[in-house]
Amino acid sequence: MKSTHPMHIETIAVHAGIEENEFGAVVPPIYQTSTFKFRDADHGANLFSGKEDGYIYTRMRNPTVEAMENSVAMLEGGYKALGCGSGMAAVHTALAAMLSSGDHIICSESVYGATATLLSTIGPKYQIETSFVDTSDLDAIRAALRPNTKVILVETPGNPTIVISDIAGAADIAHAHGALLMVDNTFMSPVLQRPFDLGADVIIHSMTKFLNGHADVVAGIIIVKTAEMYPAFRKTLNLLGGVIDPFNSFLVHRGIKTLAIRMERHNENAMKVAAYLEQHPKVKQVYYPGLPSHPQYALAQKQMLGPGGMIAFELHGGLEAGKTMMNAVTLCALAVSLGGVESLIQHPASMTHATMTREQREQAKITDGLVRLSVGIEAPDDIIADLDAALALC
Ligand code: LCS
Repeated sequence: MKSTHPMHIETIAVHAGIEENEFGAVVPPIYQTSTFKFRDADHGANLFSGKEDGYIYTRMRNPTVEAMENSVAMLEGGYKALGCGSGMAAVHTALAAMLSSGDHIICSESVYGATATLLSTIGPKYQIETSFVDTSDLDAIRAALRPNTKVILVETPGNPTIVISDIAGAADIAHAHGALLMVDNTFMSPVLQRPFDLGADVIIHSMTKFLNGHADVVAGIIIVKTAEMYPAFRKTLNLLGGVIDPFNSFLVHRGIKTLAIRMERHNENAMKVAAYLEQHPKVKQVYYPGLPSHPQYALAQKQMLGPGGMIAFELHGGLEAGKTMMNAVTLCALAVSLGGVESLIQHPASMTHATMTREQREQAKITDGLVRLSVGIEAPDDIIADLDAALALC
C-alpha cells in the first residue's frame, strides 16, 4: 500500500497487506503450501542463517499469512503482527514471550474464561503467579504490584461484564514499575480503540471475533509496538507452533476489508438495543458503554471511539428468566463467540466462563443472572422485535 499521506483506518482496512503480484490480481493468491523450494543447497543454508531473505517453511513465514499480519499491524499502528491459530494461542504465546518462571502477572478479573483459567491453572505449572484485580480501579492495580510483576494484562471492555479499564493509567503504572502492558482489544477492534496511542506495549486479539467478523474462522493475533520486541515474540511463536494457516489468514484478511463499516453498524445497532433493554420493565440492569448509566461512561467516552457491539444485562427474574429468554429468541442465535455479523446471545456463568471457579466469577461480578448479547449487523428493529417477543415470556 503506497501513499503520499497518512491513510484513514477505513482505507487501511481495505488496502493494507495487498501487494502487487505477478498477474495484477486485485486479490492476491493464497499460498496454500507448507514449504518453499530452495534454488540450491547454499540458498537453503543462507535462508536459515539469515544471510538471505525469503520463505522457508510456513510455520516460520508464509506470504498469505504475512499479508494479513501486515494489515492488522497497520490497523493497530504497531511494528509487526504475529498470526496465531486462536485467540488463546495469542494469549499464551505473548505471555510465554514476555515471562520467565518466577514472574508475576496482574490480570483483569473480568476476562474471557479461558484466559483466566490458563493463568490460574497452567501458569502455576511454570511458577508464574497471577493476581486477578478489578483493573477499572487503578489503585487496585497499584496495590497488586510485586517486585516480580512483569506484565499487566488488561481486557477492556472486559468479557463478559463490559467493565472498562483505563489503558493510559494502567500503562503509566506498568512502565513506572518496569513492566509491560498487554491489552486484549478483541471487543473493540482497532477501529474503536487505539491501545498503542494510550501506552500499551502489546495488543492481542481473538480474530475469531470482530476482525474476521463472519463466524467462520478461529484465529488470533499479537501486535508488538516496537522492533526491539519483535524477535523474541517471533521466536516464541515459531517454537510453540501455534500459528495460523494460509487459508484462515486469507479469510480473516477478506473479513477485515469491511471492518470499519461493520463496526459503525455494530455501534448503531447495539446503542439502539441497549436503550431498548434499559427501558424494559423486566430488565434490571444493562451494562453498555454507550449508556450514561454505565459505571465508567466518562472513561468510555474519552478512551473509546465508539461503544461497540457487546451488551451484558440482568433480568429481574434472574437466571430462570434469562434462560426463558435465551430459549425463546429466534433471530439471535443461542451460541458462544461474538463479533460476527449475526447476533448471538449466551449465558456466561454456564458457558463462556464456566471453567472459572464460582469464587473467581463472584470476584469478577459475573452473576448467575448475567446474559451477554453480541449485537450483529441485522436491521436493529428485527433484533429488538426478537428480544421483545422473548422478554414477553419471561
Ligand atoms: N480474548 C477474548 C476477549 C475473547 O473473548 C476470547 C474468546 C479469547 C481471547 C480467546 O479467543 P479464541 O481462542 O476463542 O479465538 N471469547 C469467546 C467468547 O466469549 N465466547 O466464545 C469464545
